[in-house]
Amino acid sequence: MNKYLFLIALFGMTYMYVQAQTQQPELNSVLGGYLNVKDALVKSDSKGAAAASAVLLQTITNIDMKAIPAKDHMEFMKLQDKLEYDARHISESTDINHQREHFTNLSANMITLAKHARVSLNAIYEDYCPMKKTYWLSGDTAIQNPYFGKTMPDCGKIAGTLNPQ
Ligand SMILES: [Cu+2]
Repeated sequence: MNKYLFLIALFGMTYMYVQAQTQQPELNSVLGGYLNVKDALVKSDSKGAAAASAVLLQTITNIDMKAIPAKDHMEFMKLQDKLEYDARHISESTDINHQREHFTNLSANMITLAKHARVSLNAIYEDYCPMKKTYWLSGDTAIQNPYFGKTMPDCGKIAGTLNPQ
């Protein structure tokens, strides 16, 4: 191979590699949608949670399956119906207690997804609520409890850090 062609090919491959390492995975949109629902529940904003969950439902339904790597594809397929179920219920309700019940399930399935598939380039945190004995995901280390919201915003602790695989 001509020396220059070789260098161009090498440059191209390096570029593609760097891009793959710096672009959020397709499933990051699902995580982002989930975190918006979480943030609304932290504020005890039931209308906001319903609206954010409607967006999450659309995101899950319309995700580009071809853009998800094969291994992650399988994990997502296993959870897709369950994620849609809870997202739909949260979106169709403005009863914050009912929304939080579904958010428990939604979080459990999101945590399973985050443990088995690449959902972010960044570390995400699995937080635990000892009052409710249940978990949620957060994009940062600050504890903001979505199950009690304004009543006990900082109740809970970080139970684990999920690093991107
Ligand atoms: Cu329901």
